[in-house]
Amino acid sequence: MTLLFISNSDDPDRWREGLGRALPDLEVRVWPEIGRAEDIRYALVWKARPGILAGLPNLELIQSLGMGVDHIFVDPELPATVPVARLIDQDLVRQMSEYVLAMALRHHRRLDEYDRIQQTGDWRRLAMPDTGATRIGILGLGEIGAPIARLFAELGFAVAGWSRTQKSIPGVESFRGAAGLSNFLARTDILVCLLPLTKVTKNILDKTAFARLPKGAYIINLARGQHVVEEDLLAAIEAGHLSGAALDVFRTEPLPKDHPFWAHPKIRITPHIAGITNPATAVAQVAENIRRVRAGHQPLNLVDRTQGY
Ligand code: NDP
Ligand code: OXD
Repeated sequence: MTLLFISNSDDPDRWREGLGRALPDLEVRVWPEIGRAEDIRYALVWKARPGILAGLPNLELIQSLGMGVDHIFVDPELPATVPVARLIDQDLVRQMSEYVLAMALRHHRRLDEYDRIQQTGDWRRLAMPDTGATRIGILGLGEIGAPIARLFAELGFAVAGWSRTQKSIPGVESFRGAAGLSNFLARTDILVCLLPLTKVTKNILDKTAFARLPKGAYIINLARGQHVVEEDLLAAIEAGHLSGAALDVFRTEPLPKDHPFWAHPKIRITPHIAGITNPATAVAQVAENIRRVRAGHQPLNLVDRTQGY
């Protein structure tokens, strides 16, 4: 029984060790050293080159190395009947929560402005923001978005979320579907994007969406770069309609050196580090999925191919 590990950004040795402890009879091969393609039953992947998976005739499981699966569905030759599973890892959820809280509170408590005031050596107080009157809006109330919405509600913010289906989360107003988006945006001061990237959500943050947000709204995107139409974001910030953005993900990664986001005073950039899969916490569920597939059962965290997430 052989697993093929395909990733340029995750450490194969840590996965090999962890999987070896959980499943001593599992052979782990690392792309591009695949050996006989017929041996491979499981693929553990992050951004595999399109067509690679189609060349594995006995594949029984495609397991994402991340919580997102858009990197799998971009493959036009993706084997049609092999189950695709994603990680749902509480350590990643915690990391994502820390990132959103850090970026949102930094903006809310005017810390960028205090950084600038410090340069002038002034002892000057800015008006204290009103937490209860600050409206946080979370696009996507899934495994990551829902707990973050709860955290903001506990801190006393006015919180709403937008999802495909109606939610009932204490302290969080639920908006749903295409019909609910416009009203959700209109009541949002700090917008956090935690949607999966699908055909429906691609380019969702465009000039129409930005225009619906109230003047001064702030954007935090840690989902995928393709959610945002980058020129529309720049234009909305330049026009003074949006107050700025914190971005962890970009249409092209690494962000090209000459990209205007780099030097923009109102845009804060991080290099896709909001959450990084930790093999120590994630290996158990990959091993469990292999056990399940071997026993003829469905893997955990199976992705719905029709929805794309
Ligand atoms: P989930 O699949 O658990 O949740 C997705 C949420 O988005 C759900 O609430 C879903 O609605 C909603 N949604 C999906 N499509 C639509 C739509 N068309 N209209 C309205 N709502 C929609 O995803 P996760 O929370 O696990 O992850 C979100 C994303 O975060 C990942 O896909 C990935 O891209 C990104 N990510 C980024 C990381 C980073 O380091 N920057 C790390 C980890 C993840 P419903 O509940 O009704 O189905
Ligand atoms: C993920 C990511 O999807 O790290 O897990 O982006």
